[in-house]
Amino acid sequence: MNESPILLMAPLHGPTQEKLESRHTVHRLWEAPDAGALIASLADTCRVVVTTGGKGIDAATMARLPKLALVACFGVGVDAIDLGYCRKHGVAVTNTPDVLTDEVADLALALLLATVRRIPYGDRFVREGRWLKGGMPLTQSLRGRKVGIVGLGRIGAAIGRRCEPFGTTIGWHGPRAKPGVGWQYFDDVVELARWADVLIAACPGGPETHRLISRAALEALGPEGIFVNIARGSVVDQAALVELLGKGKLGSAGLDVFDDEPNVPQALIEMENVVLQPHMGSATHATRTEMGRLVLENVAAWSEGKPLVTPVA
Ligand code: 8YV
Repeated sequence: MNESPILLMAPLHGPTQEKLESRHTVHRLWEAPDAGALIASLADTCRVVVTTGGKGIDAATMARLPKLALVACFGVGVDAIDLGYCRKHGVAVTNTPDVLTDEVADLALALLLATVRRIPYGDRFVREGRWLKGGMPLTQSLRGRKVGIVGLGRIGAAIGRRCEPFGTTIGWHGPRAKPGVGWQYFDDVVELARWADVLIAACPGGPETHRLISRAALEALGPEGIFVNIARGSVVDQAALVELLGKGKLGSAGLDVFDDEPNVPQALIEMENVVLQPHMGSATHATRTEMGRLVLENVAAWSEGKPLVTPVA
């Protein structure tokens, strides 16, 4: 049996954190008066760190925990973890795939429909009494549109399946074509954006996708174009996004993720053609419970010397 105090990098889903703390000695980094001193105090004993999709662990911090053996991420995106350090130093990494795929894809479609049909605007239109003075302007439609998906992993593919029943045509971009995928592949994200009416970011975060959706891609999407991001803020040029939306060179956007969460540019907050969500993709009771189950099972498997449940390749 492997015993280890656990360094928790950020608050987890409540019930998951309660279970973790009932089974292990857990140190909450964000509550430490001196984070550096806490990490130094764990140097000889801490072999397990728990992270979230948004709060990972960098190489410098892991280097201060030389006994580290496992980083268990509460989330599917591991871009906030220095995987190169983990590979080099034999630190195992686990995440929480599959259990959140449908939830995140559902939110992507909800965000797309809310953006295309201007649902938050309509809600305000009624609440502010504007309907008493006349009807709301007509909106665009999702029906029959061309939807470009950037990143056809589990979540991207689930989004595509959700969009097809709306009579849409699906195209996609990724590092390489995939056999057996019936949707049109574009090896250039700008060309996909030029083709598409809607562009949905569903790719992982990290160096390979940093600003993948560039100013050029957003300009190619065009003044009627709709951009949806349920991936990471880092995958899009956020400054260009704000500028093009503000100048009417991009039609509208539905955003669940941002560069510097929870800080959102005031310009986006003030825009009527933007729908904003506070990184809610997987944030339901049911899905966060399942994510927590995987974290607890991975930590237990490590403690018992058994194979990890969801290791990151
Ligand atoms: C959560 C996520 O943000 O799975 C991910 O990568 O971004 C989300 O599920 C996060 O990990 C939980 O705080």
